[in-house]
Amino acid sequence: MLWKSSSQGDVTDNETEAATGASLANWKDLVKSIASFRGDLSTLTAPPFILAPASLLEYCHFWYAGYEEIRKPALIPKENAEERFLAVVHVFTSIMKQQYTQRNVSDGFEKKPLNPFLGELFVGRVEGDLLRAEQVSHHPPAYAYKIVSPIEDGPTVEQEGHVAIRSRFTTTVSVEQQGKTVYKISDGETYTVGLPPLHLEGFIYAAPFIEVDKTSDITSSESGYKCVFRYSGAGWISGKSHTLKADITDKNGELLYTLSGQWDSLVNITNEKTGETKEFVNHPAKAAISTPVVAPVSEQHELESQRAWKDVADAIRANKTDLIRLHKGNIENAQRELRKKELEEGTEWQHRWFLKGFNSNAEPVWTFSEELYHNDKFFEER
Ligand code: HC3
Repeated sequence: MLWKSSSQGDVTDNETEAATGASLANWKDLVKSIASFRGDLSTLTAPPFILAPASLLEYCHFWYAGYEEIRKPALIPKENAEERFLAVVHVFTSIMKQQYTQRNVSDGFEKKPLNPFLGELFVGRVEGDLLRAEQVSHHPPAYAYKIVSPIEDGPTVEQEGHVAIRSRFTTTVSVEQQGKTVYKISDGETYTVGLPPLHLEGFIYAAPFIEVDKTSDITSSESGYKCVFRYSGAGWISGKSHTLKADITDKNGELLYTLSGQWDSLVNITNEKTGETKEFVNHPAKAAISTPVVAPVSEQHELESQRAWKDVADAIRANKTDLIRLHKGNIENAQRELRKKELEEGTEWQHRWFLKGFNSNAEPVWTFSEELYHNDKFFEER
């Protein structure tokens, strides 16, 4: 049987099996069970062929823009607020490709990462920069992270954020992202970066990939520069996947620059005063991103992602359904017991490094505490 995919041409049974490890019949069963499922998809038990052998907490490293890129805004003198702002917009336009497409480069389609448990930790170094993350909520799944990038004889860049996701089935898998990232240069401003909603395109054709929807923005704390991104995909205005348009305005709302292109390949910038257009971001087709260096699993804390999920991840790689169920079940049961105990004792899980607060919309926000981290003896050497 042949299924027609909107972006990737005809999909045959053999191709589906090669790409996903599942037959079309398996895939159709999956689509059927998801379509009839009401509620957050993170609570759904997914079949092995759609599971990624990694916890979603590990995906926090997709926020790392690269050693030079993350530092570029801070190397521009702080007096040049406009140029700094453009460099910050560049950082976050550049990382969209890795945030939303990088995982399907090798096996061709987006898989469901493991749902991190409350209190799960991730510590790694990417190109020497320290990345620390913690799962701060289980329902809805939410993680918080911080990346520190020092510059010798210069300011330090700190990038800190949290992401809560709610996924449900509408006409496909739809994901709301709540949270923000704050990019801070120690000698100057902070920049707040919002998160767009997204959906899985090609899901019913056994070839799911992420398409970003609606809008998101970047605002500067003092100079008043703002960038509003508008996203669309194939079949909408542009007819092309991963389309991005953006307006960059100053504190008076005057339009200074516009961006347009595809966020996974080429984005151009136009100076609205001079009319000059040039390349802003141009991703090579197979851009490699740095993966974090973590402690050997045997030396990791029992709450660290790779240690905690090792047996499950090994079973997914080996495609051993029974073992996946067994090991995943062990983790989930232990978590259930913990929650039950907390309820009986009237206690709550204490976050390890992040302090919980609320924003003006009464939504939870998490702030990293360097003090808590530095007093955490287990992680002293990291
Ligand atoms: C779409 C996604 C959930 C959201 C994941 C996000 C966007 C979360 C924030 C991270 O910073 C980046 C990121 C990467 C991967 C995204 C996931 C990939 C697949 C998953 C779907 C909800 C999976 C649905 C599978 C199903 C239908 C079996 O439950």
